[in-house]
Amino acid sequence: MLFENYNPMEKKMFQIMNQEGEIIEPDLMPNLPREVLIKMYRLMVQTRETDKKALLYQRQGRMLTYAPNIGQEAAQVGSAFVLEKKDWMVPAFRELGAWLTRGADLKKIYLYWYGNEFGSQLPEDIRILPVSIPIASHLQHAVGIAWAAKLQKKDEVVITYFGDGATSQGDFAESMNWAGVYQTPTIFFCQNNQFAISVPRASQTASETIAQKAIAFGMPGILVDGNDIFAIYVATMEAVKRGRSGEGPTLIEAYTYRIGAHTTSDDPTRYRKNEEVEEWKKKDPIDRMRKYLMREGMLTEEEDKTIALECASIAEEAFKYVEANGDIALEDIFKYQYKEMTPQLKEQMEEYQQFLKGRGEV
Ligand SMILES: Cc1ncc(C[n+]2csc(CCOP(=O)(O)OP(=O)(O)O)c2C)c(N)n1
Repeated sequence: MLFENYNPMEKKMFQIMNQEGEIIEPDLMPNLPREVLIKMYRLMVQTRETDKKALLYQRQGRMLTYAPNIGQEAAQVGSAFVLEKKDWMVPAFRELGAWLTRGADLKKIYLYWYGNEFGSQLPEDIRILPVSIPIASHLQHAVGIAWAAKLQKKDEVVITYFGDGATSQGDFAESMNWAGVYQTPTIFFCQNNQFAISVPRASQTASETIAQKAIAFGMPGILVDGNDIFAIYVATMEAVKRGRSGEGPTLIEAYTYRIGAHTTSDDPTRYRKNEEVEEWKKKDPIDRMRKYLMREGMLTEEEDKTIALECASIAEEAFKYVEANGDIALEDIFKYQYKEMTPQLKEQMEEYQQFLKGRGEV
């Protein structure tokens, strides 16, 4: 019913909670007990605090390039929260909240951004694929896994995360097409954060919404307020139900905003106005849920402060561990590209060793 009521061609956005944290669609509000709501809230705060620390560490030269998540916490936590342990998550690279929600170890996540590939190696029972940097390429993996699950009659669904920019890639069209034809249990979760690096969404596609792209591939698409954790939760739940009951794939467009830079190597002031960022800050997904919880008497100022402090200290501890244990031998980059090193790689490694000698590091 939800997907029929929110036809993407009408550009109507699905929302349950407004900017003030008020419930505007009480009939659609999920019936979740306080402890579950607090768990969701805590995951969003953990994402925010982890992100803040990562930016700080990167600026101090202690972490490599980092892709911030600020502003996208509700989209990530609300969607990943719906999945069960047996389901799969196929991420791009800006899904910290979803990672944490699915139980990935924060130490591993920091390790990855620290430049250590072992950060990608999660325990077998945490069904998350590694970070995928080549835009949209992972959508094919998501469809493949979902198709395999369908053929093997396993009750598993696959959620894949990507940005608005990814929908301009051929891989997006191919994956959506395959999923539509074979009715795979795939949830295509687009975080429309309005930018692909410096390219605004409007220059990226002539399609008025991302959600409407679903129509061409024969699946429902829905435009959801990405900063409203309840709307995200409900839309994803409906998509998961469709997947589990053999009704096939769904496209969700989570309409949100990338408050931070694309990565720590980017300067967004060169391509967007500060006023726009300030407007979006007023729609902050964490503030919105906090207002709701406080109004409902489920969270006090004191408890809120404690949560933030606890989350910040968890992030700090995880990073301390990574700094103490996460260093790799840079030579490994040359040594393990192929089974045997090629002459070119040998030459490059020698040059690198000379460079280290020059700096007095060997
Ligand atoms: C195939 C490919 N082309 C270009 C790039 C360089 N690149 C890295 S991130 C990015 C923008 C991605 O935008 P979007 O899909 O909207 O995701 P967001 O970064 O906003 O989360 C680009 C073009 C890449 N990683 N892969």
